[in-house]
Amino acid sequence: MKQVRFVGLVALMLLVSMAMVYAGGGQEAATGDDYKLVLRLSHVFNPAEQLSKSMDLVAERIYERTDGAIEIQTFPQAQLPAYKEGVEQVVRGANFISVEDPSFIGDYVPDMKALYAPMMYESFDEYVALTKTDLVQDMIARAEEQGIKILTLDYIYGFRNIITREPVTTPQDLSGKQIRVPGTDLYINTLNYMGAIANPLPWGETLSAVQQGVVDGLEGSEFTNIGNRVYETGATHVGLSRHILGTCGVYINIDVWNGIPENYRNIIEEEFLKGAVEGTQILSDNHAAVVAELESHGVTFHEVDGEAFRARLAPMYQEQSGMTPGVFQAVFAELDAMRR
Ligand code: X3X
Repeated sequence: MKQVRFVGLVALMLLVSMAMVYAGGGQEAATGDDYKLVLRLSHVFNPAEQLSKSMDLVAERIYERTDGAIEIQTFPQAQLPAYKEGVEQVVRGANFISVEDPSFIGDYVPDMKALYAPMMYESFDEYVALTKTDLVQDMIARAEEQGIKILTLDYIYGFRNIITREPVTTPQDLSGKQIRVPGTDLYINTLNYMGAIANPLPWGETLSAVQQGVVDGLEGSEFTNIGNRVYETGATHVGLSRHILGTCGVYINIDVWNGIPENYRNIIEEEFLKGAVEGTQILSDNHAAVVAELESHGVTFHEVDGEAFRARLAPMYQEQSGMTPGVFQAVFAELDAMRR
């Protein structure tokens, strides 16, 4: 009888330990040498875009350097929850990495919208230098209080310009035109102030909306244009507004992050930072060639009346609800200091 009771106790203990190991949805093994974590990384970019390629390369390098302990599965083109919903997955504590622009973190740290405001940057380098300042590092710390670990903010996909069927060079040219934007207030307000009628759509619906005339155009970088063959929609005029610098951060839940052994955390952070530096350099090196390739597809580029657009955008630099008074002035002061 005792023998039966002992076997039953061992079986029960085995079941309990298995339940604990798989508490993370079957994606975590116990800590120690047999530690294994599967993270799903979601973004909206086309596999042909550099940001997509960078994510795949970083995931591969992390897998190799951790001997398979950290497996990051990448899902491009919003195959998994993306945009606001992707960040919500992070906040809810999923084994999930969201790669979105900082305006999507603005819901949790309103000051982040000041990082992504229109007509702020003259170069990629300025933005990257700004993310290293105490001002932005404090925003990053506040994101952690909201449950979001920001691994980096330094992924860049280019200055966003106006892409339309007809040339746009002034705010008047945008009057009455429906322009597709991503679905955050920051984009919507920016294009409305620039003179357009902002029409928020997920990227996956954008090209068909342009082709069918549901919208008159969109705004995006040359890398977005070439990576998605936007020019095939008939929107072959690019107004060089450079109104927003398209950047992305890499976000993971703070508790999921802290649950990863430190040696693996160091590798993950190193590789995402390295991937951002490499990816941005590739964009800088390739921009001229991408412009030439777009021109070979019939795209024409137009200088715009930057001052007229800048004047329209003045209300964008008023703190919105939840933002720290003076945060825009603090950002401008950092940028002015860089330009001296
Ligand atoms: O949140 C990341 C970006 O801001 C999304 O921008 P969107 O929706 O204009 O997509 C950019 C394209 O390059 C996607 O292929």
